[in-house]
Amino acid sequence: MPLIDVRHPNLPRASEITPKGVYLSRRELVAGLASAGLVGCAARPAQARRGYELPAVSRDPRYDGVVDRGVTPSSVSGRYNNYYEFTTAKDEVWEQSRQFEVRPWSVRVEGMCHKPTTFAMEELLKRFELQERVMRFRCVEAWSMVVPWVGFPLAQLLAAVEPLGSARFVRFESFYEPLQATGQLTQPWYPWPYFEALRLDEAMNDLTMMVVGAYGEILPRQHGAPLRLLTPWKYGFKSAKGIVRIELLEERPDTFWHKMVPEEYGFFGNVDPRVPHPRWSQAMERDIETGDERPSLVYNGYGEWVADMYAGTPRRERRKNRRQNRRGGRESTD
Ligand SMILES: Nc1nc2c(c(=O)[nH]1)N[C@H]1C(S)=C(S)[C@@H](COP(=O)(O)O)O[C@H]1N2
Ligand SMILES: [Mo]
Repeated sequence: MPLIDVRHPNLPRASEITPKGVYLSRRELVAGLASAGLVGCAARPAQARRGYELPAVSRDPRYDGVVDRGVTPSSVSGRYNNYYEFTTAKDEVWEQSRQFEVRPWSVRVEGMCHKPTTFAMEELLKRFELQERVMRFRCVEAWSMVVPWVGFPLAQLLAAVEPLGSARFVRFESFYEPLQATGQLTQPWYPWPYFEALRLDEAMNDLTMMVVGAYGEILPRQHGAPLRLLTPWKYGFKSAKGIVRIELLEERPDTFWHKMVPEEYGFFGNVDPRVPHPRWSQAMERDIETGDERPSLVYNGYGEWVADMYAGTPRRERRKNRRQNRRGGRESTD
C-alpha cells in the first residue's frame, strides 16, 4: 500500500541516512550515563517513565453502536503507527519513541480568545473529566482499527480560554524536538513541527477529543503521548499527536499534509469512500489485526453526529475553501 510517505525525490530514504544508527548510539549513550548515575531515567519504574498517572475514567457508550468489530489488541495498534517525527517505519515507531520525554509537558492555548492559558499536563488530567470511548479509526492509507481512547472533549478546553466571536478555526501544533525525535532531523524536507487544523464548529463537536490515554492506561508514546487529538470521522492524519500549542484563528490556516502534497490532502480530510485518493481507492478498508477488508463508511460511520456541519456549508464558503485548497484536496465536503 503506498503511503503518505512523500519524501523529496532527490534525497535518500531516512533509513539510508542511518537514523537507526544515530538512534542506537544515542540510546547507548543514555544507558551509559544512567549506569554512571548521571541521568536517572533508566532506573525509574515503568509508570514513572510513562510520565503520568491516569485518574479515574468513566465509560462513554454513546458511540459504541458505530463499532463493527472487537477492539484491536494494543499489541497490534501499538506496533503499527504513523509518527513521522520518529520514523516512517510503522513497526519501529514504538521502539524509536520509547525514550521520548513527555514530562514536563504543557499545552499553550492562545490566539483569538479572552483568556490565553498554558496548561500543564498534570492540570489537564485533574481539571477535565476523563471518558473512555471505543472508536473506529481510519487512516487515509486505507487501514483501520478500533481503539478504546481516553480523553475529554476539546470543546471543554476551548471553553476554558473563552474564544472570541471572531474565532473561526483552531490550529494544532506538535512538538519540535529533533534531538529526541530523529525523524525531524533526518527528514528535513517535512515542514516540522507537524500542524493540523479544524473549523471551529468541528473543534467544538462532541466527537472531537483531546486524548490522554488508551486501553485504560496513560497514552503510550507511539500513540502521541502525552496529548493528541482525535477526530474519528476524519482520516487519521487530522488527529495530531504530541500537541504543544492550540491556536484560535480568524483565517483558515494551512495543514502539514496539504502543504506537502496539496493535490492529495485537503483541509477537511473527512472519510469518504466515494472520493478516491489520487493514487488509490478509498472504497474499502483493511483491518490491521485480521487483514479483513470491509467497505469504508462515509464519515467513518459517525455521520449522525457530524453530517449537519457540512450540509449547511453555504456555496460561497465551499467555493472559498476550494480556492484556498489551490489545485487540490479532492473532497466532497470542500
Ligand atoms: N505529530 C504527528 N501526528 C500524527 C502523525 C504524525 O506523523 N505526526 N501521523 C498521523 C497519521 S497519518 C495517523 S494515521 C495517525 C496514527 O495514529 P496511531 O499511530 O496512534 O494509530 O496519527 C496522525 N497524527
Ligand atoms: Mo494516516
